[in-house]
Amino acid sequence: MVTFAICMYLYLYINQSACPNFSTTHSHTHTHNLCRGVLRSHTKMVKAVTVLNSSEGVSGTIFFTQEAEGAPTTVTGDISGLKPGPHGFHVHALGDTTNGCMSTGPHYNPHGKEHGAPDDEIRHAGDLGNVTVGEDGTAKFTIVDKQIPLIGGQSIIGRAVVVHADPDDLGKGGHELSKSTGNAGGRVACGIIGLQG
Ligand SMILES: [Cu+2]
Ligand SMILES: [Zn+2]
Repeated sequence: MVTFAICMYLYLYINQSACPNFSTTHSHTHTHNLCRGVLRSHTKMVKAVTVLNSSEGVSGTIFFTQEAEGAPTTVTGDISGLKPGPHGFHVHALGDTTNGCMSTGPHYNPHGKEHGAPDDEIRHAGDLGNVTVGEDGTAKFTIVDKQIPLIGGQSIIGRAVVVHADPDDLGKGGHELSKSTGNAGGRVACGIIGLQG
């Protein structure tokens, strides 16, 4: 009995000390005795990477980092082999490349909205706009976005990045596809967003 009491005391003490100000900093509904794991998931940076594949000679690597749950995600990329100009750049819903880029599904859209620009209120979460390719056929870019988390229930890990043949009209082109795909043309390269250590 004494041993049990000591164990309980230690357990409560450890939990308390691992979760300072727990009751004031959390408004979630999850079980509180998981607090150490929850705190870790709030504070640990998560990284992911996509290696682009293409049957059309496009290659590239895209890196993602999110510092903590709720923070924006930073996307940095290097792509080569594209024609100069803007190219639609999206997160698509599925990490399925069994039929090449065609099987990655539509734009990632957990909120059931129409297609738009990254800065628009109405947009798919996966709408990252365009990447601009220079005369040498390469693009190097950084995008910071709040709708493509790596942490939490709407994580984009396991989904896909798709690069398109044409510009994304950001929902404003008046084409029948503007409000669904931005009329960005074919899927010239894609890759699965995978967890990185
Ligand atoms: Cu796309
Ligand atoms: Zn979209």
